[in-house]
Amino acid sequence: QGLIFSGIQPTHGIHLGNYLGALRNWVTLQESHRCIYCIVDQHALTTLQDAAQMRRNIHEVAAAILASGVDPKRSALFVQSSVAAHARLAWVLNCVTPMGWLNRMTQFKEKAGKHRENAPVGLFSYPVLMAADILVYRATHVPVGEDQKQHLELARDIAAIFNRKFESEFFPQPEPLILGEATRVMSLRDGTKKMSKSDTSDMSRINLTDDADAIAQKIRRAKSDAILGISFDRENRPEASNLLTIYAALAGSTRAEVEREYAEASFSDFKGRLADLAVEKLAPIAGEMRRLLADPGYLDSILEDGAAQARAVADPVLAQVHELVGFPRP
Ligand code: AQP
Repeated sequence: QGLIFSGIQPTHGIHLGNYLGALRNWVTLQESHRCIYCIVDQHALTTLQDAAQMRRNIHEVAAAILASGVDPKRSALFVQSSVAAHARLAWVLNCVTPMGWLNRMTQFKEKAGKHRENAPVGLFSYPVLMAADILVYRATHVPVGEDQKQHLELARDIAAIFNRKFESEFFPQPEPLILGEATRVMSLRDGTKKMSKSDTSDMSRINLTDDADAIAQKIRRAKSDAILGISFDRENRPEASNLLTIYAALAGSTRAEVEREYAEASFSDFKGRLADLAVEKLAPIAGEMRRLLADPGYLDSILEDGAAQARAVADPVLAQVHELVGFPRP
């Protein structure tokens, strides 16, 4: 039946893209699978180096995950740095991964920018730690948005090279699960750019903490085009396509159904309906997040309990890796 692993960074401003591309699928998958969900603070440290902000973000992301419907009684939810096996396995994997593989990662190129010499080593080796996150549970399936597909392919290659070098079939090949209609939610200001936490414009994204007024305002002001009727055409109508996709994902319907319904609608009518739908679906999450954030002790207890469950799976796997490479058992 397999084991699901997925992670999310505690970088500020968890948004609709994270919700539709990841969190919502996390909730569905716990119905059918054993799931391990991780707040990856060690990844976030590659770009966020402010202790107070990191602590706040960990709570915010934990609250968002729980408010979205992840049930800590069914799924383990914890913080990456609390389970040492991730970093310990990452070192072993760093030693078998060729640099050339990492040189091809487009996210590093985007995030490092022009001054690559100044980028932290951790940003470069980020995909190796991500492979360790998955493989330390010998996870078989990894729900992600489309932007993480390349990293997941690398994790498969790393599993294979480890198995080859140490003559084992130890690690399974993790499969990406790219689910739902909205696998790549785009910016509300530019339909060709991914909705992202690091976009400087707050109007480009719907944050899960936004209240009803903010959600409605951002949708009403979202970029649109002058063509009558709403249709899906990523090339020529990126903004219409994005809003249509968001609508379908939130309504639990397909793009084709939404296209049929709004084939003759004006943008302003469509945006009004989308705003109502988004408020109906998202405002309760913001409300529940506020309630959870008022009780940080409760959040910490969930995360500690999740870490204990995660260690119980990861530590024996790390012990076997130590055995395979010739280290003393941890
Ligand atoms: N726009 C998106 N559409 C669909 N899925 C998305 N994800 C992120 N953005 C979108 C998915 O959310 C999960 C958690 O991702 P992460 O914590 O690694 O965040 P990220 O990809 O770093 O998010 P951002 O907003 O893109 O951050 P920055 O701006 O720092 O790069 C993953 O499953 C991801 O696919």
